[in-house]
Amino acid sequence: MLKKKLIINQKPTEVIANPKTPLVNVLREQLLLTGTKIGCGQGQCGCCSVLMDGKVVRSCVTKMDKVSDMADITTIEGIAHEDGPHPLQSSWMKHGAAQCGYCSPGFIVSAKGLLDQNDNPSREEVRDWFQKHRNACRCTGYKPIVDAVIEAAKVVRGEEAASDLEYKLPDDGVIWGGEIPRPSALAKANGTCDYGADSSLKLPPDALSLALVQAEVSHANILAIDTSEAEAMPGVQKVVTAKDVKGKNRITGLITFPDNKGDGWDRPILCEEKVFQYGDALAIVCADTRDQALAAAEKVKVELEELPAYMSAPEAMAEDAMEIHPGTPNIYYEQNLAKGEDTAPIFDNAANVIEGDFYVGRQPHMPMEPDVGFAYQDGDGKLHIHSKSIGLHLHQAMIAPGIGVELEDLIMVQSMAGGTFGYKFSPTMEALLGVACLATGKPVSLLYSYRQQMTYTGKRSPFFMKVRFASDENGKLLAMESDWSVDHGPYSEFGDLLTLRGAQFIGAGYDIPAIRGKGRTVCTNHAWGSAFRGYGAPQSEFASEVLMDELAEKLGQDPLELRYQNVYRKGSTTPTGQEPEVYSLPEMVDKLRPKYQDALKNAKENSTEDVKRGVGVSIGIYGCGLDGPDASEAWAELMPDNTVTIYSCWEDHGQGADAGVLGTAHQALRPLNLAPEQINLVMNDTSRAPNSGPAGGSRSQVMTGKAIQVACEKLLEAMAKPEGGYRSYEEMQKAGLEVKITGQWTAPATNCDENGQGSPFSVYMYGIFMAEVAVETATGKTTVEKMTLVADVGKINNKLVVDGQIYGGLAQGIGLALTEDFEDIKKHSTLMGAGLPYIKDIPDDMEIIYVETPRKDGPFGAAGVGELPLTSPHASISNAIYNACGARIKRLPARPEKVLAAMPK
Ligand code: MCN
Ligand code: FES
Ligand code: FES
Repeated sequence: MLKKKLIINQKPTEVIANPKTPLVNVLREQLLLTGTKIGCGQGQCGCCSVLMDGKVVRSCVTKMDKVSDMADITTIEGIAHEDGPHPLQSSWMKHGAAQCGYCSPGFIVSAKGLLDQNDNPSREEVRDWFQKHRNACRCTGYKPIVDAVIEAAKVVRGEEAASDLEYKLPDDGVIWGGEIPRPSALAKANGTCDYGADSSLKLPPDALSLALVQAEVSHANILAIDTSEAEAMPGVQKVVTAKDVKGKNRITGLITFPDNKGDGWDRPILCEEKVFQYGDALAIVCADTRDQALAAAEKVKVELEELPAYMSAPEAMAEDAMEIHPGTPNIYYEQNLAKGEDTAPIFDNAANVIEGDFYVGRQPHMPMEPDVGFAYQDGDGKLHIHSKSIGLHLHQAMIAPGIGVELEDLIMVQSMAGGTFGYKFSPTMEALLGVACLATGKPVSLLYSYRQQMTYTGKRSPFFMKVRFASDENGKLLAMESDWSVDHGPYSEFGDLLTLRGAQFIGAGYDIPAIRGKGRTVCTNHAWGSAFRGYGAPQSEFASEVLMDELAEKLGQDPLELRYQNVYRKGSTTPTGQEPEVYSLPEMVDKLRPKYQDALKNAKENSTEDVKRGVGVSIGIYGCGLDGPDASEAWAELMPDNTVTIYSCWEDHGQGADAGVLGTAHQALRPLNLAPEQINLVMNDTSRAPNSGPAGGSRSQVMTGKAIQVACEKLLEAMAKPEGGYRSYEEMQKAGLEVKITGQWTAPATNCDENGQGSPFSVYMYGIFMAEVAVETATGKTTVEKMTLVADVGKINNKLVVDGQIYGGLAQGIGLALTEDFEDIKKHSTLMGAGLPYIKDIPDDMEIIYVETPRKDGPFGAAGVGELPLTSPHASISNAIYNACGARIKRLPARPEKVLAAMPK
């Protein structure tokens, strides 16, 4: 141990610590300064940034013996002024720079370090600073962060008043369509917002820490697990294995598709007979401290018989491949697609036929916050599980039988989440927490390292696709044929649904009268497939959007004009035979055209032998909702102080569920003339709020928004006085009227049939992406210099949120196009290894052009937005690379060596 005097946030503080303990652990665990976050724990994300003697340091890689005596340390808790937030914090709120907010303390402290040295930085200097200090953000696309620093600097210099950073309610009192900061913004910017790891530190002293014993091979039979040595280790209370699990020890995928050859009970909570993928959990060590649990986990002896591992769909589809789940074929679901006339004669006679093979891979989600959760039992014996779940009621039903609890005895609560991007549509550690809590009778917490986050949470499922288009001599599409194989890893949950997405979104956006296709879901031993923003659209649309460019080239037509000719117009139907709910694509192309022509001209003028520039476009479409008659529920209650409380489980990944509820309810309750702070939110706890469905499929603004609208309108109806005006709470009580009202909404949509035909979504989002890239001819390195998105997300609830969603999604599209992958488990298990884009990988120049076509089935005309920006930006980048240098990239990511190899000599 060492003893040090430190000045922490201007206060002399004495600490006694292990010399090898990182500073961040001392700050968080000993001093309970939990504003400083741990992301990667490896010096790669900057979430743990603090100022030490005026310099920005990453406190996760700064060991206590490297901290000098009397070091002057500033954490996020020390940034605010006595009389209120620091301008950086206010500016973060104003610019929507905190979405999930997990990176915000690190960025704000880092930015303070910059402004202390240079209070008038240029945008490029701000970007250089964050690049140098490795401050990473997965939500914002960085642009709002730079905006926030630039405006805060103006206040620091005295050119703007601090009050200029504050939100001002417009004179008409309307917040819908405006830029009110999300309710959680201040807590995120000042570091007081507790995420799962913060709450875990605040559990009672008898709470246990968990550590997993995990497989380090991808496919094996389990011969024996010996826990005796681990059980004898200091602090260990119990080592839980499959035999301790009270329930079925399985997570059910709640299979919905009748033709699925599996039964949906294929995912063990703790493996008993087989290991199906790298990282599978074999045992849980429950100990007094995390270090003790981790040390004991090393001592659990596992005897395995390794089996051949099938690490891709083609490998698992091979004739001689064994069944990964004995009794279920590796191809366990097939999806047909048949629209219109038979395509074979059309292809035989068409003036033009073009075909290609495409692959979009295993994109990792890379939230800044690694997976985390805790569980406890209350006095009534009910089991409470807190996690990053974005499908609370869904997960309750998926895990209760496996753990062995009745549904009503299982309460699921969402902690503030530091980004999920869909990986939390699947339960990750929830069942493990539940099992350990019941086995020990103690509160328990589990915190994944970043390596565990990478290797033992789901990933985007790779699609192997073959697509053909037939067109007439002018380029009018006549028919399409498609074939797609989905590598869904070993666990089937939602794999059939994902495969259906191929039928719905390959060729989406275009009026194609005849289509034939077939897709299949394949069980493999690579990382299990979980939802990832866009969910099948980024794979499907990559194929059709790159093929569209190839067709344009073959025809000698401009790629944008070929799209213009073929996009949905009145009379067109989608690949599933549905009439689109709006026809905004032609108008959107019209909006983009002049910018596109300028971009082409610029690219030409600014290309050299060494650096070639190019422009590419793509169309992006995705449905808002779960397929068919998706439903949601919300409640509205008039409170004794005449404020209104809205209850919903609109889970928050970081996208801004709180802003979504507030804006929607405020608009619906306009006749009451409430101030925003008179609307209270009760969210994301199955014991306190209704089942609003999961926050996936960009469904919440539409579905839960509608349910909120209905609840509020019904409340207004109940409050309305016959003579005009509204009853107060007291008057409602006197009149014996109900003050708590349920609102429900069901989408007017139908499930797709066995041929993939139906009207699965009542509302869609539409986008046209334009990428402007520069490719170095010597290396193949591609830089995206500008991204433009023309977006129709219907009427906008909160512009700050929607802008942020789009910038962040575009940044993930750039990552998907150029760098991100999780194919190589060893190499790709860190943020940098997996190709996370840092600020200098993302252009500061991103432009959004809105076309706000009102949607009949969205609240106040809104569609969704979350997934739109990641539907097909990567296709526009691939098309731009071709336009720049002639390298046609059909397998992502387009790493430099691949681009170089594909460049015509
Ligand atoms: N919104 C709006 N006006 C509209 C549409 C949406 O103001 N016309 C707002 C909503 O109020 C909400 C946000 O935009 O705050 C996204 O709304 P919506 O598209 O309905 O999506 P959900 O709320 O259902 O969120 C889920 C969606 C998905 S599926 C993924 S994955 C995703 C995403 O949102 N993951 C995210 N955005 C993310 N953003 C962050 N920062 N982190 C993630 O993990
Ligand atoms: Fe310290 Fe990532 S750099 S947590
Ligand atoms: Fe930056 Fe979420 S706001 S990681």
